[in-house]
Amino acid sequence: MRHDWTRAEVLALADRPFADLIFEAQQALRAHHSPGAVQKSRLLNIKTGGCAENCGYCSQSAFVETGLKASKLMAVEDVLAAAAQAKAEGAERFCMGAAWRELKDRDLPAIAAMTRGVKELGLETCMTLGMLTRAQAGALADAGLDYYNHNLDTGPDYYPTVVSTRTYQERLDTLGVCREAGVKLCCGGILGMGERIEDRADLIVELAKLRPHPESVPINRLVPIEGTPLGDAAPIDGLEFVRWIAVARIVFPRSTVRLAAGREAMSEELQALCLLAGANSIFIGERLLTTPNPGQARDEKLMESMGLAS
Ligand code: SAM
Ligand code: DTB
Ligand code: SF4
Repeated sequence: MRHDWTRAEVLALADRPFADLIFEAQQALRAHHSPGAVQKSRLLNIKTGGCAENCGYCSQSAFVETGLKASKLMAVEDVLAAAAQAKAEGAERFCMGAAWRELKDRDLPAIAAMTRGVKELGLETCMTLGMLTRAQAGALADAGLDYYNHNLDTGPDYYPTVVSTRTYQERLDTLGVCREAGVKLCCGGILGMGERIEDRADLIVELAKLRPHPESVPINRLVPIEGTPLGDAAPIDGLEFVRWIAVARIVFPRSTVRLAAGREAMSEELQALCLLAGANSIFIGERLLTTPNPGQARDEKLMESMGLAS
């Protein structure tokens, strides 16, 4: 496992002839994972909208009007009912997201109860709640939290263009307290936000510096949301996106690389290429947090066409 990738090395990798890149990514996948298995996670937005951060891609920021109705934190029993349903539909991990800048201690008992309850259902648990203190990360670990999702999103140079209410270092600090508490990391980024290829390479370099590498690396293709600063961003070219999935697979050979947001706008063929390029996880279900996702029938067809276990 390498932690010292340079921008130039990552750019050279991304620029290799397409077939060479995919071949190397397949080798990395097959060296560490079963090539016929796709890990399935299910998302639930447990607290919608009104977020104090200004992430330029997000429908849930209080800085923008996107027509989304804000709501309070869901009741524990409702979250557990959704988790049970997700399990029945084949989810292995249940990921709960809250539109918060940071977790408040007053919400910790409910969050801990959700974590414990989901774990008792026999699912892996994941939370994404914004920034955490060391003590909060410890409390979540005690409740049985397996993963914390906290993305670096892009390279450090482009980051302040996308969000100005927090710094890259604050993101790294939360990742650090999660690691110290023994919670595994789900950490990746978004492509198609108007970033340069150098910024994509820098994201990979920063993720690779984490020791060990994040256990899960979600690669999101921007879902443009009307009313947000990035609502009109030009979509990233499909094959260019596939290249970056392959780069993530090669740089993070042991990690689960998730083809995360953006599948709804992709053809079945483009999704198949992403899986060929080494992605070995998806979000299942008809919704991500606030936007649509392909859902069971389309995913079963895709898995069947590819001869993957579903
Ligand atoms: N508030 C928490 C945070 O920002 O860490 C958790 C929720 S936040 C919505 C989780 C991640 O979803 C973001 O870091 C971003 O990578 C991804 N995301 C949000 N909106 C997106 C969009 N429109 N398209 C693609 N990915 C998006
Ligand atoms: C991640 O990297 N992608 C997920 C999850 N982590 C929390 C979120 C995708 C959100 C897509 C836009 C939406 O549905 O609001
Ligand atoms: Fe808030 Fe997370 Fe959306 Fe940023 S991405 S505005 S932190 S919910």
